Amino acid sequence: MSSKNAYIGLGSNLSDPKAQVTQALRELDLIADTKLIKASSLYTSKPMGPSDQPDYINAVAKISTQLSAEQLLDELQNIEHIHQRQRKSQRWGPRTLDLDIILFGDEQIDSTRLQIPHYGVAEREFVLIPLQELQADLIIPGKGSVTELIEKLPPYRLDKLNNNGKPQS
Ligand code: A4P
Ligand code: MG
Repeated sequence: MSSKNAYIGLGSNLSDPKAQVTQALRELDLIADTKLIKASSLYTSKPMGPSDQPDYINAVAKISTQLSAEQLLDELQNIEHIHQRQRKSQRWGPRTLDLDIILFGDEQIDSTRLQIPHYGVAEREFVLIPLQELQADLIIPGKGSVTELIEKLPPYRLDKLNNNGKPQS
């Protein structure tokens, strides 16, 4: 079976978000036929969407997997479930853990369950900045290079966490 590299966006703003994301990174490595290759730093970011919710912790992970994109989505939703993610009707509302497939090899997918590249990647600093940290010359199929997309962003509202878990200043 051939392996593909994929990039997974992680986000949390409830129930100790730093621990949720750190634990989820370990769980990615435990998915069958899947290995965690590299994780970005953790970042704090201001909420996109309703502002009356806590700040987020975000990160991006590079994995290698033999699964199909749909099988990988099943595994990610299983991990979200273990983290007691509750799906609420409010769009972009708070959550214990969100795992999004940002890129899956060079595949472009538009099915009922999956849009890859992830629909929001080009506008989200909390995805683009960690992606750039993992691979500076990355191209998002159909959207352009990560570097170009970052240049087009409005001023950032995110901070990299240092090893003490505090934003760097
Ligand atoms: N789906 C389609 N494409 C994908 C993909 N590439 N990866 C479908 C994962 N899932 C994908 O997802 C709804 C459906 O999207 C899934 O059933 C899957 O079939 P969900 O996780 O149930 O819902 P959601 O995450 O609440 O919706 P949405 O619109 O994906 O939310 P977002 O866009 O993920 O935004 N602010 C900051 N600072 N940081 C954040 O991480 N996150 C959100 C959530 C809001 N504000 C944020 C952050
Ligand atoms: Mg999601």
